[in-house]
Amino acid sequence: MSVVRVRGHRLRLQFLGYKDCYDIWVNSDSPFIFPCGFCERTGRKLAPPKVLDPETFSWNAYAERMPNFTIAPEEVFASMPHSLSNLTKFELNDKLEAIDRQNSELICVATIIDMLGEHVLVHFDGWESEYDYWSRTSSALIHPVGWCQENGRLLSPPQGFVGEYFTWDQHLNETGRRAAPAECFECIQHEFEVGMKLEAVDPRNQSLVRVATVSEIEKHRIKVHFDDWNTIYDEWYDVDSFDIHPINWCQKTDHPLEPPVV
Ligand code: MLZ
Repeated sequence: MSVVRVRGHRLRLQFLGYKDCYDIWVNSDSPFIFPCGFCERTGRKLAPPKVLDPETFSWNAYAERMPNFTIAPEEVFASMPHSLSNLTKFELNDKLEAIDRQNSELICVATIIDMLGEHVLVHFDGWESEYDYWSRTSSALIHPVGWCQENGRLLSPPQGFVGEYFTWDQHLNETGRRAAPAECFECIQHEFEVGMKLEAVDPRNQSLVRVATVSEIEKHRIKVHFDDWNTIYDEWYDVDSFDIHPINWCQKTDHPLEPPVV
C-alpha cells in the first residue's frame, strides 16, 4: 500500500495499482500496518500490486521502477515490536466459540488461524475466509469452548457438519486440535453509558472525525449518534474499534474535528 494522505494521527492508504475507491483510513499506530518485507520475514502471503506476479514481486525492484517511491522506514511503525511476537495465551489452531460479526446473532465453532501481538485471527470452521476477523483477546466476541452450553445459547456447528448433533469432544478429536484454555480470554466489560460524548470517524466519509454521542449500548458494541445528524446515520462500533476516540483526541493528535452542524 501507499500512504496518500496524512491527517493528524490518521493515514489514508491506497492499494497500489487499484482505484481510490478501495482506499482505507487507519491510525498511524495501527497494529495492522507493517514495513515492506514484513510478510516475507514472517512467512505470510503478500498480495502484490495489481497485475504483478506474486511469485516474482520484490519491493526493491518495484521501488526502482516507480518514480517518487520511498519505502517507509521501520521506525514509523509504532506497533511493530508488538506485532512480531504473540502476546496472547492462544496457540495457533486453538478452537473456540465466536460471534459471527456479519450475523451477530450467531455464535459459531471457530479456530485461531493467525496471531499478531494482542490480536488473534478468528476463522469459522468450514466457512470461507470472508467471515474471518481480527479480535483482541479482551473482546466479548470470543468465548471458550463450552460457553454456549453453560449460557444456554445455541452453538452453530461448522458448515458441512453432518450428524445428529454437534459435540466439541468429537470435533476436537477429529481435528486433533485443543480447546483454547479459559485463561486465553480476558473479557473486559466496557464502561460506555448512553449519553456519553466521544469523537468518531464518519463511516460515510472516513476522512472526517465528528462530535458524537453514545446512543445505545450492547455487550461488545455501542451505537454512535453523530450530533445534530438524523438518527438514520447512527452507526454501531465495536467497543474496541480504532475509529472511536475520547473527546479532545482530535485536538491532541492534530486532526480536524467536525463540529455539530448547527
Ligand atoms: N445466512 C448465511 C449465514 C452464514 C453464517 C456464517 N457463520 C460463520 C449463510 O448461510 O450463508
